[in-house]
Amino acid sequence: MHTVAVVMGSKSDLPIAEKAVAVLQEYGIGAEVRVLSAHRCPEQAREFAASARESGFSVIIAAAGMAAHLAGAMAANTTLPVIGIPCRSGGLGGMDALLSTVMMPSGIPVATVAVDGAKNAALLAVQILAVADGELARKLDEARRAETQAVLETDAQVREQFRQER
Ligand code: RP5
Repeated sequence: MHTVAVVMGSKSDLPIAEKAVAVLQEYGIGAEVRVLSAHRCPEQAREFAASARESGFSVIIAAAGMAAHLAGAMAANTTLPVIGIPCRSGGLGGMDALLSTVMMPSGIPVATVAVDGAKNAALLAVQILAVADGELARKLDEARRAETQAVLETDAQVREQFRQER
């Protein structure tokens, strides 16, 4: 059983973090959900990241807004893959969090998704786990096929709606 850690900088980030947890659940992946601020409880955040591998986590997803240092703080203290979700918060529409999350110094990577990109964060975690899990890979393939089918059906409807006699 895989377990992903989903950490957030504040309870304000919960609506985003919850979306990641829901996608993980769709794939049968357990999540431990924590509020651990890089600024307000830096020691606890550091300890969590430093012990994450021995705690049995495979991937850490970190969601934070504003000066979003949580994903970077996680990555600084573990070699598990860390996926950062920059959250829209405050007056800059998430650009602050995006840059704070993505602009990591060389050697300490954070795989950063779009602002509020919880679904892709979770899917990226599933894809990492699927490298060594054929059943997960099969589920991912199935989801991609369903997505393709949905777009093709929408395309057919739109073409029908705007069909003109030539
Ligand atoms: C960040 O500041 C959090 O990740 C959150 O997105 C934002 C606002 O936090 P609160 O002041 O609402 O706790 O640290």
